Amino acid sequence: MSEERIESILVQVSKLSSMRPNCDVGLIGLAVMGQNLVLNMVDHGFRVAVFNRTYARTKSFMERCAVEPCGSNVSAFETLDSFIESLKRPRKVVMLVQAGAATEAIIQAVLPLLDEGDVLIDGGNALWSDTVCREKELAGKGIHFIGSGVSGGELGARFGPSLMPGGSKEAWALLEPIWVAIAAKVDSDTGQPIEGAQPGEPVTDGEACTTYVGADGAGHYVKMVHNGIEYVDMQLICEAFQLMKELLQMSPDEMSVTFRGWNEGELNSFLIEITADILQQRDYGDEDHFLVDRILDAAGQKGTGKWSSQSALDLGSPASAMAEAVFARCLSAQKDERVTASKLFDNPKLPPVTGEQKELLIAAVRDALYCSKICAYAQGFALMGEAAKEYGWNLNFANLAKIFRGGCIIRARFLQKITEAYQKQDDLSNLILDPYFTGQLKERQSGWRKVVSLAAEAGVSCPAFMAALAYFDGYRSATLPANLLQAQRDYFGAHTYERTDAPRGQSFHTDWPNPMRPQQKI
Ligand code: 2AM
Repeated sequence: MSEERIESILVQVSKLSSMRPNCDVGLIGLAVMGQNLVLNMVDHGFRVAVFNRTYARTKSFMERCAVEPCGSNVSAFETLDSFIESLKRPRKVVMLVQAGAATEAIIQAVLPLLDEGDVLIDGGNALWSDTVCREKELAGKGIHFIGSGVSGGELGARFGPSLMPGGSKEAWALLEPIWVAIAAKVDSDTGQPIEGAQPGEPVTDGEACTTYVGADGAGHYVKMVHNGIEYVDMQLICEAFQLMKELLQMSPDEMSVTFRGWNEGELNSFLIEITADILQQRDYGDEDHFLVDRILDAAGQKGTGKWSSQSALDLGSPASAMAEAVFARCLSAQKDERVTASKLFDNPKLPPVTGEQKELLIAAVRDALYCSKICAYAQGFALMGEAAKEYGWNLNFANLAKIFRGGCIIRARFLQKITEAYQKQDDLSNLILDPYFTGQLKERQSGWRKVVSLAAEAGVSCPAFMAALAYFDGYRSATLPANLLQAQRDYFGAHTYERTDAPRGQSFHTDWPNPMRPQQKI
């Protein structure tokens, strides 16, 4: 063979080898969450291909990669074809784009380029029922589809999120090494998050905050309920803040010290910690004022809290505190109307609180917060239980509580207690029935009741505290007035009723306008 010919073959081989797929995973969607997840994967030794609809964003990400350690393990592509071609088989493609139309557009564009056995992962906040449909449709084409909750915000995505994947077990086996590597890690005994030796250093030991959640839409469903719980957690903290402000006239930095103290105990959590930070923040350039006092009290809501509450209504699972948290945001958004109404009604006048009473009241607010939180989680986990029954998912609640212990927004010491409750009894029907939580509610309920009644007397709105207490009192009542309700329904609509002295399932009807007529057994 001539030297020229050999040279030409070598050039061809080198071209071919440079085209050989060498990326472990691909990611589409380079907004902040996507960028951070890529860098997290790279930190853990994966070679990542990236693609974004608008190439300018890809280019600016590559500039960021140039200054990040391991950034050279990222390969950027301008076309979807070359991006897909760069992936080792079976290909794993993670999408981090907006839920809805954007996700659908990407799926339709990627689908013709994938081969049987490849895995497409939706890491956005898709509506779980869309995920169920997509998983079914793609499975029919031989493509694995995983809907995975990704929680923890931007920092979580960068240094360790909580990941809630749902889909086929076969697909999970392919994704698991990546998801386990990049997830947040917690100490397996204490449940406390493990930080890197240096800020941002990848953590490799400890228990990963990810687990196979269940089939098709189970991962996105659990992420949705996680967000619903997050709504209540935040609202409860806001109500504690409002009560301390209105009833005790506490300043933001005094409250910051109080929250910081609570963070040392059973209420220890990411949300309490950031609340303490927020409350001590002065307005930039105006050190005499707190920033929180200058933030408009009108909140938005993006969908997952609403979806959780809708699902609770669909399944007949009383997640009342969650729904109140969503409504509280809606009411806050009606700022102008509230201002108008505030001029029509005076606040009830209460006698001023003495120094000794103040300490007791702060402790009562803490107890109200803890008891309400127990009820909110009881409602959230019961909702997931109903969904599991209805949609045929085999959810493991101890494992779910475990993966909420680190990485995500609701991470809290409290989740270790929930983990232990479900480890002791995996078919526990309600957290309130677990001996630890029963004990806590018994011990703290008087403070909770005092706070709720004082709020009612003083006219301070605290819907989630009140909804949680109403739920607790309803749940622990052997008798409720639904006997009268059933009679009313039977009176005007012949809906029938069951009797306390007859076997369950037997129906009776009374001809109410003619009470002398015997009741009929239906
Ligand atoms: P962009 O940079 O081209 O806007 C979050 O908004 C991410 O979703 C971004 O990476 C954004 O890409 C992407 N995105 C939004 N709508 C999209 C669509 N219809 N198709 C593809 N990507 C989309």
